[in-house]
Amino acid sequence: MLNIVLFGPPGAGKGTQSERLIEKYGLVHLSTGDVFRANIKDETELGNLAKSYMDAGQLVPDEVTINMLRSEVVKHDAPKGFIFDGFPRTNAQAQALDEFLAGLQTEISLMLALEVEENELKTRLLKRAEFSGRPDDADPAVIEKRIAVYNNETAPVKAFYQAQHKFVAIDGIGSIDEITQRLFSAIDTNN
Ligand code: B4P
Repeated sequence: MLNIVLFGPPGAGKGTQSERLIEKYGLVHLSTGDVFRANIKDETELGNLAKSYMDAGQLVPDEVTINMLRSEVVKHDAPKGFIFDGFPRTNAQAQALDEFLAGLQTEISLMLALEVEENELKTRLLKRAEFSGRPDDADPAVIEKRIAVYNNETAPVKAFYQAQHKFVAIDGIGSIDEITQRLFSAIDTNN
């Protein structure tokens, strides 16, 4: 199986690029942000819980997120692989993912980390706010919070995969097509 962690700060292009990767490699796309947003829309118990954290730019608690991710993975019968988009976001999530995948006789193949500087992230998110309807994109203070949470809690996850020699940094500045080509070549050379 080809299991990719697509990593990066908020607004780095994870969701955008995931669509290109699933098409080329026939992978299942699992975005924890998308699953939370679908639950918020359907007003489920999980959605109501997640909303308070997401609207404030904070992470949803690990236990809730890990359980949700596991239940999403097992919905798929004999997949070619997964793109984990927005997961793991903490070392505890990364550890739990490794253990869970080991139980399924598979593992993470590669972490691809999109690198984009802070001002560009803010510009992209505020632009997306014009049409996304996402409360977490519309407020500059929430965007600041999301970036701070990324720097403090999520960026350390890179070291987790570096230690396993699975980490590849990708320049996330440029056109969407250029970045897609960088991701394709990283996958094709490292897999
Ligand atoms: P996510 O849904 O993962 O949202 P995100 O970080 O903003 O990334 P997204 O994939 O949507 O944006 P993209 O970079 O593609 O998370 C939202 C919230 O959910 C989190 O804050 C947290 O509360 C919660 N959550 C999710 N996962 C969690 C977890 N594992 N643990 C705990 N909590 C969790 O795109 C951004 C914009 O940039 C788009 O408008 C796009 O068009 C544009 N763009 C993309 N590429 C571009 C390029 N090359 N040039 C110019 N613009 C570009």
